[in-house]
Amino acid sequence: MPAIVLVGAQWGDEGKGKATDLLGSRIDYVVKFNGGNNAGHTVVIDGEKYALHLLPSGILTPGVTPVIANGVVVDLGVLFEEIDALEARGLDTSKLVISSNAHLIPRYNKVIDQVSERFLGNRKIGTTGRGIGPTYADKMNRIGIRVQDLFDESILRQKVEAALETKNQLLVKTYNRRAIEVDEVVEDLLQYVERLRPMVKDTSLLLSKALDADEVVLCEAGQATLLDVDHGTYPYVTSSNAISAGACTGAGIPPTRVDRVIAILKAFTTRVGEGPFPTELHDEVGDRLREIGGEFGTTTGRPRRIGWLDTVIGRYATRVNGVTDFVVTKLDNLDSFDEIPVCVAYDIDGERVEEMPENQTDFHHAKPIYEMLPGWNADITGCRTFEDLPENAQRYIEFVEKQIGARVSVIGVGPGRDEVIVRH
Ligand code: 2SA
Ligand code: GDP
Ligand code: MG
Repeated sequence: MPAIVLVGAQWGDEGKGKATDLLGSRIDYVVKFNGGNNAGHTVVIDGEKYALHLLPSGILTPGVTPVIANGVVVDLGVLFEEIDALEARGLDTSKLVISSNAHLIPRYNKVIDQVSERFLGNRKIGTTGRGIGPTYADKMNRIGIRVQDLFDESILRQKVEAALETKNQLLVKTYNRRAIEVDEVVEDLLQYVERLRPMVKDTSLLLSKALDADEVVLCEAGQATLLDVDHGTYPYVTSSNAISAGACTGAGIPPTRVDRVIAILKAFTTRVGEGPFPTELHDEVGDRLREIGGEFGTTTGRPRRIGWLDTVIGRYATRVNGVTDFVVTKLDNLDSFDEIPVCVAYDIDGERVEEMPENQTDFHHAKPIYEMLPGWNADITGCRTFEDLPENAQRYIEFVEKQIGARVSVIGVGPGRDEVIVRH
């Protein structure tokens, strides 16, 4: 069986968690391949709300094997906190598998993430402060600590010592903080080793065998296309590859085995953290949409920045991810608007531009060119087929499909598991 990759089309929080949960009954493995506990998925099942940060959303579906693959950065404290919280609510987490090549987030990287943001002042990125960026930097710099290092204390100690040579320079000389001792880091990491041991596997091999055995593997991206370190709005991005290709390096699945790429597109746009956002609303309409949508960070509680749907971004997501089909979420949040602006192109210094600009300055200058679509002024949460939707809501979806150049196969009309329209 081929693998499916699920990505966010915008700046995150499109409802990837719910989409994964929806596909759950037909899936054998749900794989998280990038990011760490900077992610935040909210899934509502039978009126119960589950907020996940590090664990893949597949953990909520009985029968699914959740996998934390090599491309993820793992905060062990958060991992066991989330496992314990789910177990306390009666969920079985015993199938969770973790790659021995995944990198760990040592406590010093959380400190460095938070302090460096403070040092950047108004040039800050607006990170989640979870140590994600510094941990990926260590990985590339070859001073990272991996899951497998935990199982040999002398190797762990050597690696921590080597990392601290660099880290302590930064902490003491640049940030005026105290130096961190090798012992405290080693002790901190080792407290979880026995609980972790049975979960650790070669996840690339595991997934390859699963695919050979015709099982269905769903790779779920954290963050989203425009937060991708290569293809997003750099430097206002996260530090991993959040586009579909990230599943190949982040989970060890070759591109030839991926056959479907599903992108999740929210019916409007949100962003957390700093960086350009052409359709951003700074008025009471934006505040109203934030309230209707409950747009506050799952991880940090930060109010999300809000704007109208931007189909230049949607088109770009189709292209860089190779999207086969879209899930449009939160269409119901637009129920009460008389008119709905949709951005179809940008005005950049007097020129009409229809493709995502490659140059950062151009994107900063981009002003949205809107087409106004009529609203539907009706509650659509009860709709279960495309034909149930008011005509203007159907037109909205068809307009979006035309602009982004891909089919919308699922439409979200409410947060609940069953509040969806699946088109055949
Ligand atoms: P980081 O911490 O290094 O990954 O931050 C870098 C940028 O990536 C953005 N980012 C996110 N954007 C939206 N949602 C995210 N997850 C949480 C959620 C966010 C929250 O799902 O609600 O709770 O605040 C997420 N994670 C990272 C971040 O805002 C920076 O712009
Ligand atoms: P993720 O990071 O992409 O998984 O998204 P988040 O969980 O951070 O944010 C999406 C929010 O939208 C969650 O609170 C979901 O319960 C909610 N949600 C998802 N789909 C829909 C939908 O179709 N309608 C409504 N009203 N809410 C939805
Ligand atoms: Mg989220």
